[in-house]
Amino acid sequence: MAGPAAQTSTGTPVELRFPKNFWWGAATAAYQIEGAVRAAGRAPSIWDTFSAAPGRVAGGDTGEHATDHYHRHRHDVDLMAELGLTAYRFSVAWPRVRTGTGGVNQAGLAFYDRLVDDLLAADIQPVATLYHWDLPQELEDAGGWTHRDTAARFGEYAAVVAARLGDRVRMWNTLNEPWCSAFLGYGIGVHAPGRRDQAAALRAVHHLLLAHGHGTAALRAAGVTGGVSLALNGGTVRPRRDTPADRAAARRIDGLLNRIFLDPLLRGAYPADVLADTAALTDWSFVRDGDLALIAARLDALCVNYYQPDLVSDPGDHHDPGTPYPGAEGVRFHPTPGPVTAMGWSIDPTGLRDLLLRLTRDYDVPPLYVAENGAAYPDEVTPDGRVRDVERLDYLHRHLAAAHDAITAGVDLRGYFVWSLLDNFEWAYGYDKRFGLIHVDYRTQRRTVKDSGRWYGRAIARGGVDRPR
Ligand code: IFM
Repeated sequence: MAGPAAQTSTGTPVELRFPKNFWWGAATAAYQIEGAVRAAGRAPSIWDTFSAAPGRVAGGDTGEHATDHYHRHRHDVDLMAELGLTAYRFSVAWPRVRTGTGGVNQAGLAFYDRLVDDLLAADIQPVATLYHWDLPQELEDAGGWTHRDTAARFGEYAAVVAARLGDRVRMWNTLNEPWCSAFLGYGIGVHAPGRRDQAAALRAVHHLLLAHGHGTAALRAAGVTGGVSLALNGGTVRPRRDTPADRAAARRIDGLLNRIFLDPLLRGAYPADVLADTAALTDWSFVRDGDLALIAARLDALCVNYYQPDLVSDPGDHHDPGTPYPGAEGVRFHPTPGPVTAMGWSIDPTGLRDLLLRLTRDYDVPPLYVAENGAAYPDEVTPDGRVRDVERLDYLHRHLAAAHDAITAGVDLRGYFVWSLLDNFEWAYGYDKRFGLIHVDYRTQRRTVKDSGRWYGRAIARGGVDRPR
């Protein structure tokens, strides 16, 4: 890292310069952008089923058409190149690869083959996530993530994708945010498959981690050239007041958000306090001999997705039966002071810096990547064809500066991916929430690079950003 006002390749001085070879990326996920849900033999996923059910997704929206990326991916790669991205994180849709009867659909895989080749031709590193929430419906019908066999099926799927793309994908994420899959999907049912059973959510946690273990083994057995990782929701959990009750609330939420995944992955054991906190729901007897050794296989990198910190208290008189954190019904969540995004999420870049520092301090971590960071705002294209998304630009600027602070403090951060490349299907919120660097008119599928996208492109060209004022 150079000091203040280092000279960039473009000749403009930059105050906060990122390391050479830093990955400047953007991220997406299959169901959120691809559309074409019946193309080339794609089988139904739990999100097709969930979004088709009345009342599950705002506005009755579904991913049926989404941003039609499946048909427009060449144009989208051109836009990535125009921004100057050096890496792109996408997900492979398991239901495009697995036929509804358990076979392999080579025609579905061919789409990702073309995408990866197009990315490489544009000098953009392909980063592939194998599971970003679109479980084949047929596997959910057999028990989904509460069923141990699903983890083994995931390992087989990873082997199939690795055989086809393993020579060209530069980094693999087995899973994206297993916290959401387990707790939102099986615990409180606001995500597919819409089950409401906290004990089932804890089984799902373990089977998702087991899937990561099988997937990692399969990728390595296939000799993939890219590193193996997974992307976790990265949370910085803070007590609202410095009292024993609030500190206990923060410990409990940190356990169920972070350590329930980090400890088995990086230390080979579930945390004792999490097992105790959830003892009324499960005895964890679904954890079998050998599982934790598989789960704790060496990672080449760790990816974290960060949006906002959690500020928690335990007021003693609170009971939230709808909390996604099993056994933490007494904990109350508070916004941090200041503005929020269109999701109602607090804006606090120090949470990102502290997360990266904490991971580095508390665990023997491999190189880190911020695999998602971004903000939703109600953007509009003005008559002159621009999207003046100053709030998103400011959000990204401040979070990049916080990431730089972490690097300066010794964190081995190798890349940063904006969520998201394109406006897209924001799960239970439908198309209402726009996160993209590129605006999508869902009626015409016209793409418009937002001001934040142009700013990000300049940051990439400069290799850094100035200190936000
Ligand atoms: O859109 C999601 C993404 O799929 C996973 N991480 C959070 C994003 C914003 O909610």
